[in-house]
Amino acid sequence: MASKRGDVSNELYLPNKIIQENAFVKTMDEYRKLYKRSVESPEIFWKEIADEFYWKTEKKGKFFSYNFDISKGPVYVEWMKGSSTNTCYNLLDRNVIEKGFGDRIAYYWEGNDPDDHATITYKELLRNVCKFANVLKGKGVKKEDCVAIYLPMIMEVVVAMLACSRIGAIHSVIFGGFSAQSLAQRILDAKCTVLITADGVWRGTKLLNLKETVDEAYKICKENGHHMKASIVVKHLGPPESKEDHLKKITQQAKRPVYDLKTPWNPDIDCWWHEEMNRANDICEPEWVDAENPLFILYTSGSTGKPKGVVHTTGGYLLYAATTFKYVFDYHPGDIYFCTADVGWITGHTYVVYGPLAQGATSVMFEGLPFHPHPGRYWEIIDKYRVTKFYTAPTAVRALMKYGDSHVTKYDRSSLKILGSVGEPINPEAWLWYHKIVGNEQCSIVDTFWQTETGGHVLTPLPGCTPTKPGSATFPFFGVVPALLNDEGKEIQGPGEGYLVFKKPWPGMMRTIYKSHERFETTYFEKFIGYYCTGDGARRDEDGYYWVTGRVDDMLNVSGHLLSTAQVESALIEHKAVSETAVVSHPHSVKGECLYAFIVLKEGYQFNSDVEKELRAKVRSKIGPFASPEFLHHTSGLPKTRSGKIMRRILRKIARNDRDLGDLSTLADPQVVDELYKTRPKNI
Ligand code: 6R9
Repeated sequence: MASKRGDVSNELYLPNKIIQENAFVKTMDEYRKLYKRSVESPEIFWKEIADEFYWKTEKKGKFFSYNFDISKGPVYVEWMKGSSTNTCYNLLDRNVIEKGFGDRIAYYWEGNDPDDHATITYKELLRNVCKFANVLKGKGVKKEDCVAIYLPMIMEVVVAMLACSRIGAIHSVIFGGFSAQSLAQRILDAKCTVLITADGVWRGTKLLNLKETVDEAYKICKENGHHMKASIVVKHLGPPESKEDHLKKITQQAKRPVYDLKTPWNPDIDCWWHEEMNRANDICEPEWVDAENPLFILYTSGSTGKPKGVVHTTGGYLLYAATTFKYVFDYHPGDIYFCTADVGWITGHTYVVYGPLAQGATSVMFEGLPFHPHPGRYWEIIDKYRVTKFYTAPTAVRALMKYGDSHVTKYDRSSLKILGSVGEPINPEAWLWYHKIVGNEQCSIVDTFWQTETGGHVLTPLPGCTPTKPGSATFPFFGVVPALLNDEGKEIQGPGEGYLVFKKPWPGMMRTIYKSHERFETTYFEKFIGYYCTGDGARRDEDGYYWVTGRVDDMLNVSGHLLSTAQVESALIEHKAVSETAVVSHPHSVKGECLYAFIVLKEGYQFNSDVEKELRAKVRSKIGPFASPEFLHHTSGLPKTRSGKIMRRILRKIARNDRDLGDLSTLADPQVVDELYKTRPKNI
């Protein structure tokens, strides 16, 4: 394989020998063999994995069927239709009863406040889930009803999700930071009548009154003719009032200070979680459901502004979550796994809840923020629990880099073996810092590309065998067949850049958009007939490595050169003064489009004409003179979603001084937008 000297992003990083020796897949030959089998004989490959799980009834015959070609009829994907199982049973009962893992810790829970922590074992989790499943039944929830969950990162969120699965209900988790408007929009779309929330939560030093937001959302629902039947409220901020202190049982050692939060209360529909749990029976038979029954809906933003309710089903999602978790994090008993994602995001669903529990893993669940009470919090947690596998987002890596290495190196990270990245392309500079400073050059980095829609990793290295290149998500996971298409929809062979699509279904992919199958077909299957279209662009290099370059709408054509914004960003961020950057296109009368770059500097640096010159020179030397940004916009921050994604749609408008911003409900900090309009560069 080629390794060009001097070009950091094409250098190969071989897996650490110790990780390799113990890994499930130790060589690229083994990977290729398994991959070939998964693609050529998917029934055999996935049936073997299905056999590790419990099926109440198994239908003989067709293991999966699909149609990706919209011209031939409706698009559909089915795995093991006709067989029945229960996800919660497979995650809990199977581990407790069949495998004897009852006393194993399922989660170490670490609160926002470092003094607030707790543990829960598989047995305790099962008991709580059964009780809460009975609470839900008592509220009238039935199979296939959709239940809204609006909770922070506390163990009750896992209990609530699995209780839904136990009784065959569909959960819709809505990120705890979403506004009342966004919450209402999602409740209305799925017609949820029962919601689970908490009184409030601390995010760093900020107190969020969740119940107040819920009540505001209910008002909006009511105006739209929708009436809620019940809200079940976790008393998270103060200790439960009852003597039979249920919460304490599942949050042993929890030291939560009492806050005098005025929790608005409507006695007609509101009830306390702990009071309901105290009365609930702890026996609840699982509801056996078809493998193709929906397990959950998760909303993801759509280009039109209206969020899409992505639907995942029972059987295929279970297999895919379990298998990707096992191979990509090379999970072995004894590992302590820490994924920093919020459960309100797909990463939280697949890699905080479903994947780890399916493998009987022990995870750290973290309520707080990486900077609270100090910027070494993640590394402190890794040290405290002897974390072996860690999974976070590039935005966090870049933000933490800014504070300097000492916040990392003062903690012991010698337990770490695998460092994962997800959410956006990771620029080589951040990748290298993650590898060198956080991982002490001892860890495998897994840059995992996937989407809410894909259910689990689709392009990713395997930590024991894949030689990695900083910034590349490398190769497809088992069962996944990627292709790159040009504008005419023709497959590009060999090295090249184009639209990233998939040619075949894998078990964990989405099945539809909730109550909008047509939108599902037009969004993902209409642009290129016969393919699932990711909406991302990618490059395949001469060694066959995939480099996801960002959303296709982030591609731009400057004087006939096809460029990805990520490419330019990656050059800019190499400048020592830059902490974060985002590049968008701006219309140009001669070049068609030109580049407009937003620049956030590290603390202690000044933005001046020298820095401007150096930044342009960086891009010129890394990519070529044509890629040099026309405009450099210095700002103190970028508009981001609550899951940390830069909202490029907004940046494009700011670049054009267009004030019509559309839906801003997913924006984390609206103030940034005002600042950006005020600080536009003078030379436009
Ligand atoms: C899991 C998740 C999906 C979009 C996706 C792509 C970007 C995610 C990435 C990545 C490059 C990676 N993305 N992981 N881009 N490299 N490793 O993030 O789901 O919130 O639906 O976002 O995120 O643009 O299309 P979701």
